[in-house]
Amino acid sequence: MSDSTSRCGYVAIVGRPNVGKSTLLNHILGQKLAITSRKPQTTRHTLLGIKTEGETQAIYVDTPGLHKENEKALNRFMNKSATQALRDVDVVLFVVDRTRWTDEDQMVLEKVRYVTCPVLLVVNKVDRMDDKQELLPHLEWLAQQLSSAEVVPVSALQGRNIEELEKLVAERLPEGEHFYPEDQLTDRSSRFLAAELVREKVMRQLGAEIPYQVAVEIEQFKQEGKVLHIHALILVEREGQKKIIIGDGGDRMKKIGQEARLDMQKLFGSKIMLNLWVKVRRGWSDDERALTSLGYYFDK
Ligand SMILES: Nc1nc2c(ncn2[C@@H]2O[C@H](COP(=O)(O)OP(=O)(O)OP(=O)(O)O)[C@@H](O)[C@H]2O)c(=O)[nH]1
Ligand SMILES: [Mg+2]
Repeated sequence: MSDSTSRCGYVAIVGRPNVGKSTLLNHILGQKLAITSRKPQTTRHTLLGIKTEGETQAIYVDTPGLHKENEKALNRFMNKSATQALRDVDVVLFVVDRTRWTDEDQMVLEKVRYVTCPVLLVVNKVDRMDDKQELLPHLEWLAQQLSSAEVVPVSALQGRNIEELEKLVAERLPEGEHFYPEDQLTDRSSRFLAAELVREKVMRQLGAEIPYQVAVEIEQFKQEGKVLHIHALILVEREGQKKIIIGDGGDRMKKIGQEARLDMQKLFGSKIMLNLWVKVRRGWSDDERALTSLGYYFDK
């Protein structure tokens, strides 16, 4: 915004899994902060991405995709974190995938209907619309579902209409002092971001089920001279999964390590020595105590 009024506020990014919430956050920030993958339920923790431009500070809250399977403690944790993020924010971005509307979108809609702050309904992935004719009637239908919301078609991947979206956000932020220093990008520690990057590579490298039973713990994070030494433990639930992650002759582990290291180098601006191990910790994803020790804190 061109006015000289200081503005600051929280902007929750919510939606079902895989609609492109984290991709959107990364595009807005102009750098990769949140992990993304083709698989649903990639994001497990809320993450702040802070964008300060002149007098405007928008504090985006990326959230886990709201989903229906609720049977494990990890799933309950994810849904709870996403729902809580809707409280006490100043703007909500409700992200959907083109004209696809599922029961989970409906579930998000029911939650978003109750918020009192402005909502922008972000229709993502419009670059992949096969039939562009379908879009307009769908946008109209969406507008009817949430009459108070403005509907904004975008492509988070190609950056289409994102500046427009940011303008709409800025106009809706309350006046006030900035909460964070101008150069702060997130509330999360470098250790956390490092663990997430390793998990992203596991999500991307592996087939259907295993990624959901993987957690990453950073055991060492130490700067020595110009080199950042990071030791990460990849936790799985079963012995067989350990073998799959390691791969033939350690091939897959090597790839995971190489890719994670490159991303870490970019993010931390330092040379990285990355060591990875895989360990079996049975049942961690359905055990609240194990989850807490892995940084999945259940707020009361
Ligand atoms: N074609 C296209 N693909 C996109 C776009 N935005 C995101 N994607 C892809 O959609 C997939 C999911 O993106 P994410 O950003 O991880 O989705 P998410 O909503 O954060 O998913 P969860 O964290 O699981 O809730 C990835 O493969 C992205 O590359 C887009 O605008 N166009
Ligand atoms: Mg995500």
